[in-house]
Amino acid sequence: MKKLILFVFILPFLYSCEQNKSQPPNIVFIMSDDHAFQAVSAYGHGLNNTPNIDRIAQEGALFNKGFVTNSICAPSRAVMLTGKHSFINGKVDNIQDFNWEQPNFAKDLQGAGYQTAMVGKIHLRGLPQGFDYSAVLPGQGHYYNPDFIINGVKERIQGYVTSITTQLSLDWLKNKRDKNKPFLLLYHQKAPHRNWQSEEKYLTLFDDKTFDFPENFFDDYKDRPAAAAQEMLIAATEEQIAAAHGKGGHGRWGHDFKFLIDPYGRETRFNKELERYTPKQKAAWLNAYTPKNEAMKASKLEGKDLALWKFNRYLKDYLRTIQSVDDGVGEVLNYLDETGLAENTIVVYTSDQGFYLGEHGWFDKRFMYEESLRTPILMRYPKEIKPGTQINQMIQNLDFAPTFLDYAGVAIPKEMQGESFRKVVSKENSEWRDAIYYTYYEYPSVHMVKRHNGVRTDRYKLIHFYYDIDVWEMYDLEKDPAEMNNIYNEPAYAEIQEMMHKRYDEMREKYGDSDALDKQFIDSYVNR
Ligand code: SGN
Ligand code: CA
Repeated sequence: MKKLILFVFILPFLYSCEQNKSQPPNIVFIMSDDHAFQAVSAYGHGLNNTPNIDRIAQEGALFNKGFVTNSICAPSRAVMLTGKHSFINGKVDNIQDFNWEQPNFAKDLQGAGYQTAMVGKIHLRGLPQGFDYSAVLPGQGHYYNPDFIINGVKERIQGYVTSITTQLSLDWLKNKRDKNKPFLLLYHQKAPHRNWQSEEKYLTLFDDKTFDFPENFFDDYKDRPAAAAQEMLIAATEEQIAAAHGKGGHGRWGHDFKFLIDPYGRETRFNKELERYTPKQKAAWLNAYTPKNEAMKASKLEGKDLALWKFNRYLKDYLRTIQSVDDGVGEVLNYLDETGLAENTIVVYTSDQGFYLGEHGWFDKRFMYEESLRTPILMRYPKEIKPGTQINQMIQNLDFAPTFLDYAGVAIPKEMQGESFRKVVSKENSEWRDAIYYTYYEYPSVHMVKRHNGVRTDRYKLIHFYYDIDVWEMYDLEKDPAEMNNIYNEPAYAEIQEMMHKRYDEMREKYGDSDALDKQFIDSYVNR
């Protein structure tokens, strides 16, 4: 009898304890699209409240110097998956195809026995490889009643995209995965991407508030010709809007500011966008926006007042969409708590890049200036990360793939260019890189941000704009965090400039970038 008890009850119990101890961690990798760190309340900018996202850092770590390698959507995702710079993984801009055949960390984890899923926005054409389950938006996806491609089959789902992405993720966690295996979930939101259509319950959030301009909203772009040439102004004049290349550039009355008939009496294309809404969704939208839009027209604003109105319309819509993202994070964290999975699950919140919330007068991203180079990173893993940890080392999205493999106990392929930051975040070791490298290629294109690359150290940044321009910029981030004063060629900085050029050359060499590659990507883009 004693033997029977040992075999039937005690041994399996001991075995399952052992299993739990050595079970590799689960990974929930949350990414939103265009979420500026300024709009995560944990970073202390006071614009909005994101209590659920903040919770990840309260119970884990907040990264104060999280950066991307190429501040645009699809390339950023390709870097995140492969752990390689754009010029190595081949996905340098939103336009070229991504080669799914190449290795990625989800494939590595799948090979090591993980259950893997990808839900939401990936923005890379073709069936995602490395995932047992995928439910992705085609391209940019729609805010209302979006299509999803579920394991390769397209289906329209009624509702709001952010909640649907959360529900599909929870459904996979609860009902679809093999619960005997560790899991990797990529839970990737479309919001807060342009054109910032909010969920019904948030259509009037912030209506009672007026946000002030950031200090450098009315930037004159002195000594910064590439910054002057962009087309991503929130408050462009009618002449600037009309002169923009293509129609996607500066903020527009219909698409961005959501007028059905603009203040000059012109019907906009936003009417067409509303056709996707159900009658109930449309009624809620009309109910919320008609009075605001009529009041704005009646006030006949001009100059600075008009700019302030546009800035507020933009920022409020943008922040409204984030509220739904934050709700979803709360639901997923609750699920992990309720099921007891929280302890052995790594949760990361990040964005595919940063975003301008009026700094330099802009929305969008692309530039190597701080607001778009930086991205929020918050991470929780109770087993190794102490609550309230602050990370000040320069981490890049390049590092996610090797870091996850490190935690999972899977060998990091030597071709990966990122580094595992596991020991940095557990404070076991503070040794880390002292410079990061950046590249941007998509030009000429919407928003007209010129091709550039550069290097950033803790204090300085050197940028080279090329192709139809040959301009260097340098910034002293300690003295000039808003990057308004280009100090390139200032005699007082001669030595630092030389040192930064050296770092720049070293970075290009280290990662395998070159003038020949720059030229190759110009040729494949211009002659595509
Ligand atoms: C769309 C947007 C742009 C945005 C790009 C890239 N215009 O073209 O404002 O910069 O996507 O964004 S919109 O008319 O579609 O709103 S990315 O995040 O996918 O790289
Ligand atoms: Ca993006």
